[in-house]
Amino acid sequence: MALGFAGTQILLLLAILLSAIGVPGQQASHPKTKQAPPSMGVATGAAHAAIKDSHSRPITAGGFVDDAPVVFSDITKQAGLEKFLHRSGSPDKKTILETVGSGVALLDYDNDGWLDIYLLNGSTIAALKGKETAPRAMLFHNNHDGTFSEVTEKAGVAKPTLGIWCGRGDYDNDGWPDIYVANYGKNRLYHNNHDGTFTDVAEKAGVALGGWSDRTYLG
Ligand SMILES: [Ca+2]
Ligand SMILES: [Ca+2]
Repeated sequence: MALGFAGTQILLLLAILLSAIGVPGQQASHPKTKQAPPSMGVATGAAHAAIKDSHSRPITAGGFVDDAPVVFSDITKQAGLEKFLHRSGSPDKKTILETVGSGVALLDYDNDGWLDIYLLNGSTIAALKGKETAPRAMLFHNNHDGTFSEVTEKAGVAKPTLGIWCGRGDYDNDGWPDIYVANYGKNRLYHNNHDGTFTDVAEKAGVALGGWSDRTYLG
């Protein structure tokens, strides 16, 4: 088929247009380049060396806490609590009474906003038979500076017992926490006198019981 000059120009123009826009189905197939996901964090600089405590245990890693150990330090003596020695029978445990006890009550007995500590004690068979001095409970007043002072005698909460359990609560709803102690023997209900002292009112309240008590809840 013969084309005139005008027809040749039209074909040339079509060829140029097709080359410019490309022909469907003939585009080169290029694999898409895998792109990294957008970052969700903010770089804060190079990693930091782990910080270690006085025992060379790592506290931090890379500047952040990472599997750091939970470290407790024994500050019993520093806090003034070393006077209390818990007794629970003899080491060979010949009776079941020597395998139980005792308890602790955390209470703000003087309402100064700082928790104080009442530590119940067990006993020994010899003490129960009157052959040796019975271990006693102790009440420690919080000095607001990480230390405690023993106030057991002043507070009147040291009656000898074989303590099994103790609880704190305001049984008479006067705003001052009281202490109930479950014992092998008569129980104690220490009423808070609002002046740093307590009075055992278990007999009067009818909760002295006797025998073997367990699991006191006072709230
Ligand atoms: Ca207190
Ligand atoms: Ca009370």
